[in-house]
Amino acid sequence: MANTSLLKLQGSRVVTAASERLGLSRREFLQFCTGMAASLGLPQGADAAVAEAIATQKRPSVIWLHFQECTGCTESMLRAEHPTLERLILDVISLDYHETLFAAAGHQVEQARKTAMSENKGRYVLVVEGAVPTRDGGIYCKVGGRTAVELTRECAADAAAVIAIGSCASWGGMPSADPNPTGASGVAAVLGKPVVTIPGCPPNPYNFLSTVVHFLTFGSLPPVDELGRPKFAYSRLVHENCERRAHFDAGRFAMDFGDEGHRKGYCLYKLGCKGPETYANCPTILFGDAGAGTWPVGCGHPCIGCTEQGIGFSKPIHMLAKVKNAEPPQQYPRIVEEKGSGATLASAAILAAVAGAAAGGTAMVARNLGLSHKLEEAERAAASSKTELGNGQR
Ligand code: FSX
Ligand code: SF4
Ligand code: F3S
Repeated sequence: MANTSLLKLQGSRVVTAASERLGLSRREFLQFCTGMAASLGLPQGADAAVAEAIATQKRPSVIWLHFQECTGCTESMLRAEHPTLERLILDVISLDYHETLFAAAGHQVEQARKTAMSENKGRYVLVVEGAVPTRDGGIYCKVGGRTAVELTRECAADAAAVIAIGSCASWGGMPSADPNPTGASGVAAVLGKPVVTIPGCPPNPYNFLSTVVHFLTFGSLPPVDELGRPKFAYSRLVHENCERRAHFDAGRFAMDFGDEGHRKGYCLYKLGCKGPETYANCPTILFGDAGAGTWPVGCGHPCIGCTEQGIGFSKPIHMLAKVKNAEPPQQYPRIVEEKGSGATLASAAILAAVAGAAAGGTAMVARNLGLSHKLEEAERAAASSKTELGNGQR
């Protein structure tokens, strides 16, 4: 169905300029905006607002702090092998301070932070990556002689919005695992007030990008749940959209890594998969651009519940998950016993594809931009050189 609001923007000069800036065709740019609006759960017509905001708004200044973590959050946001996503993120924000990406060091970089904060007082976005150690006066993590606690409070004071990225900054994550010797805590606990959290170890870059696009479009962060997680990304259990779900329902489980059930792609519940008690959109938006199956369960590893406090890094990997919204059968058949003959591996894949299209397909638009861009370029090159179509491109 045609979207009239977006259609009005088709010939707009600002859209052409934004597309060129991002290295996308206009169609790809508008497709991206539609996908963003839909994955954020915005009403019809909001895609035009998203497009206009990206095309015309001043990029918000971002101060990005690093504390106790592995830098995996930054890695997953700006991974170098995919210029489209990196370009999109760096285009919608003005990254004015980032401790690990800045070429400058020492006093120079501290000055950059202070300048960005004073010039954008009340308007900048503070992103915190990593847990904040609170024990013994916070001495276990210092930057420029200041503790992480001090820096978090100082930078949050004049921020328009605070985003805790990754599980470490959201609730302590891996550094807070028992016995948590440094008192590693989440940003909200340190500030004593709620912040938007994007948990995951690492978090999914599309969830961060969508959150920032919402801020850019409406001047506010998206609606969140009681843990500060954007509802558009964390309102469904991993288990609800998992491509192995048909096997769970039919009682077909891998019992050991590498056994027959594991090789056949059966459900990983009996290997300790925490998908039934973990809220995240991993199965619908996936990670990276390597194709289908690029998420933990898709690669054959149980979900460890990395987004959930009290599960990731605290509940043993082999321990069975508490199934939150559907109980498994009381008696599990052995893997050699086929049960529920209607649900073959192929039908499970089809069901997962349908679920993916309904629940997360829109977010996939952004994910696939790089591929579609390459394809279009190849098509254009083929057309202009009058060579035959379909000469081996994917
Ligand atoms: Fe690492 Fe980030 Fe995990 Fe933590 O992601 S991927 S340890 S959530 O803070 O760098
Ligand atoms: Fe998928 Fe894990 Fe649920 Fe099995 S238990 S269907 S592998 S999320
Ligand atoms: Fe984490 Fe589970 Fe997703 S381990 S990345 S929440 S599938």
